[in-house]
This record gives sequence, structure tokens and C-alpha cells, in this order.
Amino acid sequence: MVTLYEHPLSPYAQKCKIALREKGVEFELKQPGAIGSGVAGPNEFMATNPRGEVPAFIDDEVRIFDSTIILEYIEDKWPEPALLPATPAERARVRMIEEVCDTHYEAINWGLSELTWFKRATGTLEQSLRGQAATQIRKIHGWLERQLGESDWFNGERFGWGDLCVIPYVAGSIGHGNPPARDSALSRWADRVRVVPSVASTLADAKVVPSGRGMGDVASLLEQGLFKREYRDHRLEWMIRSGGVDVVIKGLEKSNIRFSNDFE
Ligand SMILES: N[C@@H](CCC(=O)N[C@@H](CS)C(=O)NCC(=O)O)C(=O)O
Repeated sequence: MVTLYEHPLSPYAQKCKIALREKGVEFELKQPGAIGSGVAGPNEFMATNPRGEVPAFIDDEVRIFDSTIILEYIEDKWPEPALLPATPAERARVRMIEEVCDTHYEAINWGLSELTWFKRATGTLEQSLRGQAATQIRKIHGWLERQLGESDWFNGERFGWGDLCVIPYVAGSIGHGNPPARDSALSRWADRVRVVPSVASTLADAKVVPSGRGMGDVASLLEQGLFKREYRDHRLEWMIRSGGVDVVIKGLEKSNIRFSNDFE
């Protein structure tokens, strides 16, 4: 049986869980003990992903990190049912949607999590960051609508890779109070995708995290120095370009943010 290190709220892990469920591959889920704490192994999880991020995937001797690379492996090893569309052009189109969601879209929801759960800003800075996030999400929803066009599915004729890589982020936005516009094509698509069994069970997992809802009282754990959140790549860029450079500076001063680990 394969093993997936995950956190139920991680959109990247959700992509992999949906794919495994679509393929009918049996898997065991594990949550790394110190995820988000910046504490690095040595352990099986860190040996699988030196970045200390979920998802991380183990299939016997094979160890893989990064959700896109995990999805590629799953598609290669268990080709049926195919999740990618058939033609090179369609596959490239779907991969571009995934790339946009994993970088541009994810960063916005992540920024809102930093505000809601980790209380990184208050007052006018919080309001300004939230306002910018809402505008950015409206824009990216518009972009997604244009990618969807007249189709029922991002993947083409049926549910697939193009859909499983978008739904974790749209579900995250709904959770943060930024749903797709009412009666829009994206909102109708979300209703359609949410009931696909592999998606429904993956989103249901996200509601059963310890302490009931969301991330619980992680802000006080942050204050106690028990969390050291990763500000990497597009997330760091989002915080700075949206006006939160002070959040980054404060996090560095208090040592409750981290950048990438060294590869050794
Ligand atoms: N590019 C990676 C991103 C994975 C990632 O950023 N995962 C987050 C959770 S959503 C994480 O584990 N962060 C670790 C931390 O904050 O310490 C992928 O596609 O798998």
C-alpha cells in the first residue's frame, strides 16, 4: 500500500488524495508530527521531502515530493482511468491551469489563513490585506471562468486533472468567505465537482481536523514559538506585494516564519 503524508487542509495534499481515489489506489494517510513548526527530522517524512512540506508520497522504495510530481507518478503508474486529457494541447492547457492555481491562487488563500488563524495583522493592515485578497480572488475567478468557457469541466469532456487541481482552491476560498459569484459558471462548476465522490470525501476530511473547525487556536501556539510558518516562493511574494512586508519583518524578528531548508 502507498503512503501519503498530508494535512487534511493542504490543497496540495487534497489534489493527490482525489487522484488516488479516482484511480482506486489504496493508500495510508499520515500526518507529520511537527508540520509547520520548522522542526526538521530526521524521520521518514523529512527523508521523503527535505522541504518539510506535505504532500510527500511513498511507494515502496519510491519517495516523491511536490503535488504535481506526485500526480504525474500516479498517472504514469496507474494509467486507468486517465486523469489527463488525451491531446498534447489539452494536457498543456490543464497543466497551465494547475500551475496558476498552485502559485497565484494558493498564495491568496494562504495569506488569508495567515490573517484568520495566525493573526499576523490587525486593524488597517489586516483590512487592507483582506480587501486586496478579495479583489485578487474575484479576478482569478474571472480568469478561471474564461478557461472553463462553455464546458462543464476544466478537463474537457469529463471530470479529471483540470478539475481536481482547481477545486481545493475554490473550496478554500468558499471557506474564507470569497465564493465564486452567485449563479456564475464557476459556481455551477463547483456544485458539480463537490459531489464527485473522490472530491466529496477529500473535502469531508478537511472538516475533521483536530479541534473541530479550521486550525483551532494556532495563534497562541505561534505566540509560544511552537509554529514557524514557511514563507516560500509565491507566498512570500504575496505577502510583500499585498503590503504585508511588516508581517514578514515581525515574523523574522519573532522567529515564527521560516524560508526553505537547505538541501544537504
Ligand atoms: N509545491 C509544493 C507545495 C507544498 C506546500 O507548500 N505544502 C504546505 C502545506 S499546504 C506545507 O507543507 N508547508 C510546510 C510549512 O508551512 O512548514 C507542492 O505542490 O506539493
